Amino acid sequence: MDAKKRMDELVSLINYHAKKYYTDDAPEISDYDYDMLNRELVELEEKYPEFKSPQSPSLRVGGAVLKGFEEVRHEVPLDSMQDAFSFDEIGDFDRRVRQAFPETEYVVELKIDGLSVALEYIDGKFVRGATRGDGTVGEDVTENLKTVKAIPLTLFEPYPHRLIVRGEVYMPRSSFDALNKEREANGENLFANPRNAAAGSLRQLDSRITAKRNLEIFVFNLQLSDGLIPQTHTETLDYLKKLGFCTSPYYNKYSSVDDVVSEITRLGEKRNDLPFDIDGAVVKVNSLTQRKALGSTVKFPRWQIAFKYPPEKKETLLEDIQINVGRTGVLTPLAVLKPVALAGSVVARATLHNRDYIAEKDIRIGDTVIVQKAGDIIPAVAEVVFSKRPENSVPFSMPKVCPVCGQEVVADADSPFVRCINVECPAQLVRNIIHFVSKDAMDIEGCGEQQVERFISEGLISSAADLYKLDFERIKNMDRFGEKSAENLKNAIEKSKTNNLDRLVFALGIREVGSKAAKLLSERFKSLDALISADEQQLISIDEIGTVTAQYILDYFRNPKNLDLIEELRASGLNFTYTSDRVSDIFSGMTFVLTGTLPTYTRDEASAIIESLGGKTSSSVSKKTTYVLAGEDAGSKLTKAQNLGVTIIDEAEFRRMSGN
Ligand code: 0OX
Repeated sequence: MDAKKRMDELVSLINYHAKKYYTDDAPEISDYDYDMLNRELVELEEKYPEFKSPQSPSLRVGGAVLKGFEEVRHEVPLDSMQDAFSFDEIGDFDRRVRQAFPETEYVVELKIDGLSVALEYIDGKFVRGATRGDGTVGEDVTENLKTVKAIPLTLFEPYPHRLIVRGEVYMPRSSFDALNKEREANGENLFANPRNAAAGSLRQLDSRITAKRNLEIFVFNLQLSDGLIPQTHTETLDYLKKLGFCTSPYYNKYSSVDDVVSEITRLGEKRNDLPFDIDGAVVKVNSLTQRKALGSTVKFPRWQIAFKYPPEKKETLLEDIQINVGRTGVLTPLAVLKPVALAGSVVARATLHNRDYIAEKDIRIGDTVIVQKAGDIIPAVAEVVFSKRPENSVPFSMPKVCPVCGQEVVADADSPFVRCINVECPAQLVRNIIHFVSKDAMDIEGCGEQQVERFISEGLISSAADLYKLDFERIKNMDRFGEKSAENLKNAIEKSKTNNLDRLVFALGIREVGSKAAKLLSERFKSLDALISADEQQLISIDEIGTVTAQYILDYFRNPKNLDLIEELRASGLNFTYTSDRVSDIFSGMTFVLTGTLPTYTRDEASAIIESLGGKTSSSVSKKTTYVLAGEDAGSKLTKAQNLGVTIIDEAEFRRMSGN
């Protein structure tokens, strides 16, 4: 292929995967493969500068700033790192450093696969935290970072007047596994890897969600300090520890490049035993004076380099392609493999993404394939070993009918997915009922995945409405059930009948209607009957409901099967009306931003009062903000409010206004 054509192709591939990674938090290829695409592009651009596009992704380093958070300009930029994919490149790096400093010493540490943040402290108090963004401008995620328990809110003495440190926020593998399990049970999209889960959690506009996500941090750099300045990186890490930060658990000093390489190899072998993901090892010059003298190129500091470990790959046989049907009816192909040991676990299943992926790679049953687990992604079939393809193999095509219910499937117009739209399909039924009873929906305690599957397989239920007609005499006598648990379940089901309408609307499992949308719809329409008869205009008049969601809602209530279900629920006596927790409307149309620590109210308490009086809360100050409710140690939001001329109130004033 000619260079220009390949370069254009690389640009669009990189842009596509960058969006999947940074914006959608749903990567389709491993970080390693992504790096390889970038590297290939950079090499071609160096060779053929005349073909370099002014919009080339190589001109941009890092993630984009999303809407919804305030921008933060980093006082000291958060540098990016030079990558090495071979030990030869580590050797080249060492030679360059030794030209200036023949006697240099290196520190080798883990490269944690999370996202970099800057944390700012004034007089020992945490005042602001921001994501790296593009290294110069990031997002203000202070409120979310405050929920990360490993981030000290106050430092240990003696601390400088002003301090900015840099660290990596990450999600331990165990928390990631638990989170995805919970998301699967709720029928929500799964995070592809801990890094994306951490990024998704830190970008929540509601910090209460972040707080539930179990994020951790390792701090590894002093960005700015007007106090003590250590002489070396290891002294910096010791100093950071004394101030109260968690620092990287493995780091050592080495004076020869051979020892550096052995340490990188050793860490690579440890990789699967660590409780968190790493995507490499970082080699840093230890002396800060030498670092300063070495300086930076236009792209990155000359004193450090990151060695990226290649993903582990293994050859195995693709025995079958199984089709799973999700709650939304999407058919997903799954590779059934001859089990192989890979990256610390035995892999017998791997994702095949969708029909386009299979077609592009021409993956066929009976092929010998390369499976890859980058440590950062769910195992995937990376490629086919064509030389080992059996003669009689045939291209794979997605089934025309749902493998579970046999009804014809339909292809999505705007995505490479095929969907079963039969509402009575048993595959969707199990997941729909699990969703119906889940905590944020009808919250029926004692009725989880296991119970739902059992009730269905034993013929006790065939819809969510059947839960309200359960034969408890039979349940009492079922294996692993007893009088007590049957009684508890009966009470929990009874209690769920009185749930507020928003829970029921969410429980119905309408596509794109999460609990927040369910609440807005319930608040607006007040009864399920009014919602059922709402037209598109009425639906999209709600700020957060767009035309796509509105269409899903209309489709849902147009389906006679869904209307039958609703009638059955009505007959069982479920509550179909919305009772507002609103006490009055005195804050109606007002938006409050909370900042700092209030003398008596917690943030949650103040927000609840605002909402109960018809107001809204937001995490960022803008011209639309009505009041900034400021407490002690209010940070940048206060300054912004002053600059924009937004009225600032304290708790006493807030109490007067709210009548508390
Ligand atoms: C990590 C990590 C990231 C400091 C200046 C340039 C690179 N992900 O674990 N970054 C750095 O260092 C920065 N060190 C690390 N260990």
